[in-house]
Amino acid sequence: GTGSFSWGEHIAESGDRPAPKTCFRQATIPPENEFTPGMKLESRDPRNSMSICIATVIYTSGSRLCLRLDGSDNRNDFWSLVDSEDIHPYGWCESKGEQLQPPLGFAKNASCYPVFLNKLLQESMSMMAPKSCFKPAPSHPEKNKFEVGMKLEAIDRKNPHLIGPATVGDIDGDKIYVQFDGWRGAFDYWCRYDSRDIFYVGWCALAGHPIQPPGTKGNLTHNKGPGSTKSQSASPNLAIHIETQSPSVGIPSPGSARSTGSKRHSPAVNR
Ligand code: MLY
Repeated sequence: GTGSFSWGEHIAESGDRPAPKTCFRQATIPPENEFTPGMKLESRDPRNSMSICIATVIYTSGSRLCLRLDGSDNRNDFWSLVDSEDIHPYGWCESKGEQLQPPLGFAKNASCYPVFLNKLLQESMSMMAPKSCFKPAPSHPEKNKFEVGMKLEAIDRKNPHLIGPATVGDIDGDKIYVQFDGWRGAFDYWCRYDSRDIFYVGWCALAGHPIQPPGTKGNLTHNKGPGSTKSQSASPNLAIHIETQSPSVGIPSPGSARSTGSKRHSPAVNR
């Protein structure tokens, strides 16, 4: 989207209030992103969480990184925060007495991996991201403090390069139901209250990450529960104004040629 999106107006219109920062497992100030494309690191394989693999930074946006596991193709790129517990500087795996693993979908036979890894390491020591790029992970809130009707910013899991405005639609123990505003349920999901995929209102603006405007389908908010009556609505002077940004930091817009290969990056892009 290229329009401008103002959280202030959006919240005043819907009568909901932003979830307090203390609800989230996110740093109060988004961590600085000191990675640059081409840098390499160790990452957990999101499709095979027991494995730590070598990964390359493909894009950076705000406090986020788009990563590709070395030896894998461009169809399984994934996003991480610079303060994620799933990424580490080169050498971490060995320091834990573990071995680097081939990514799920390693292009060649697994028996080729030791040779592949040796060559990779010989060629790319100068590309290893310095330790200082990796930021300490934020602490967990002690419990689920979300309430139905609270506003947040959430990663669209079907289009994980996108973050959009959303509302807590339901609560179930340690889980919250994330409902994207204006999309009639097409992108909604359950997640734990301490998921790294959800952010406080204003996070994108602080982090320098684009935020999508709400969809235009149906009501901007839906499933208004008991915790979201007009009487507790946010102040209309809420001083947050967010311009949706153009993809200036190498983040592709939906539909742009984000992979040069023949297959699309994401198997299920929902339009
Ligand atoms: N391809 C989709 C992307 C929609 C994204 C919605 N998210 C942010 C909830 C479209 O433009 O229709």
